[in-house]
Amino acid sequence: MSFNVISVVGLGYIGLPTAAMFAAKQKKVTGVDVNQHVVNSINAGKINMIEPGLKAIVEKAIDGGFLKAVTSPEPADAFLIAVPTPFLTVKSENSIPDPDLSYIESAAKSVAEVLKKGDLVILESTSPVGTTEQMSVWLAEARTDLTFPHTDGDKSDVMIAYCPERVLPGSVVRELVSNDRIIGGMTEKCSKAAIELYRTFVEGKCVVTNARTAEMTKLTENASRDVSIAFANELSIICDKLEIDVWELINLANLHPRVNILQPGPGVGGHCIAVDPWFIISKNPSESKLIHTARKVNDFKIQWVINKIKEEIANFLSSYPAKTISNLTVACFGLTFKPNIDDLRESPALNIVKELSELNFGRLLAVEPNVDELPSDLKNCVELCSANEAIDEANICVLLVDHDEFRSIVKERFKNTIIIDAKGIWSNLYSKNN
Ligand code: SAJ
Repeated sequence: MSFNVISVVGLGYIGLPTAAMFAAKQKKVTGVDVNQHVVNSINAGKINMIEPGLKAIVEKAIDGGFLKAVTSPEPADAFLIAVPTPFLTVKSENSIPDPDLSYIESAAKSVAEVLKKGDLVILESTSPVGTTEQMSVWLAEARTDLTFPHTDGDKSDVMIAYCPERVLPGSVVRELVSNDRIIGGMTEKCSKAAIELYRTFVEGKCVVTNARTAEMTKLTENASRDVSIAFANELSIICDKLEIDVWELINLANLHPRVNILQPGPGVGGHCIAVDPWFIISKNPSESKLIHTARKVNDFKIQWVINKIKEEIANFLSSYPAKTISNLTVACFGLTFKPNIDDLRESPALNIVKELSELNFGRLLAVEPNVDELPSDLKNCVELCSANEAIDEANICVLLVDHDEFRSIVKERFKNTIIIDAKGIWSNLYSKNN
């Protein structure tokens, strides 16, 4: 088997770096994205995300003629599908969101048009158990002239595997190469082909299983992290009530050789950990009690932080009668879903700032060193400014994301300012009047 021409469908946070890695190994790579703007900017060597090392690799791949972006698939030897799998809007507050597989379905149908005998199709998108088999069915329905593994096993014309991405935003280039990969071929032959493909640039182990176990492995990894973070978030709420510094507590407990508690924060964001556990829960609602509770704890933490901020504001106003909401300046530090990235998707910090913007403060400032402009719905009510300006102007400073830039701010800068610190880097308590 040799894969000289590779097509990557979906040029987002996973697809683009993956396409670039194959191209860096001098494979001919066609990246496919339905968004013409994304396609144009990649072809111009530009990337629309902050990911260390990626820009240079993409530029080189485009200049060398190894990578090109297009809006619909062209024939290739291997196709990797890395499109989003969000969930469908919930009908009521207590209903469980179902996964939205429409992006995978339309990607599979577009790939089907150019498939030929001997091709390999890999699904990388995080997916509920059974999606890879479903994709095989969609491909077979579109191409009755070819055979597929769900009916013809190892004798099929087209090979299919599920190989989840597992890279950490902010470390994608490094982790794509060094992480171990789960290879969930629908048959043994499919797994062998997938290993050969990934060996182009993967230096980690390629561990073989079946497609369903590979799907569940990916969901398990993220659900496990969600449950661990929920434990830390629950502790932070308990400790606040007991007037115990939760960060000190966790540091102490983690000195035990078999305890490793994660860090509390303003909630869990991003497009993975806050989403993927629902793919387990929606298919197994009665059996997923712990996973479901963890999701609820982490979602509740956002509201808890908002309530805490409101409480501190009320306390501040009662101690300074000359002050009112309308002449109060509040500054929020961090908008992204986690530190040192520019990604605002499912960001707890962003949701908190949105809710605060409805309180009609005199001024609401936001400090976010990783974005150049605010989302459109915040532009009229929030001012983006530097950390120094925010500290000089604000009566109340709310730390929401522990960006490196914020860690270096010394506490002495906050003279007469209320600090509300949801990440424990400025103050040991959630709220402290310096
Ligand atoms: N968070 C905490 N406390 C912690 C760690 C994280 O509150 O101790 C919060 C972060 O601030 C953020 C959210 O959790 O809001 C998720 O951040 P993360 O760094 O845990 O994970 P992601 O979403 O950036 O990436 C995860 C990774 N999965 C695991 O670590 C199991 C990554 O390896 C996956 O590839 C990625 O999901 C994905 O694409 O599925």
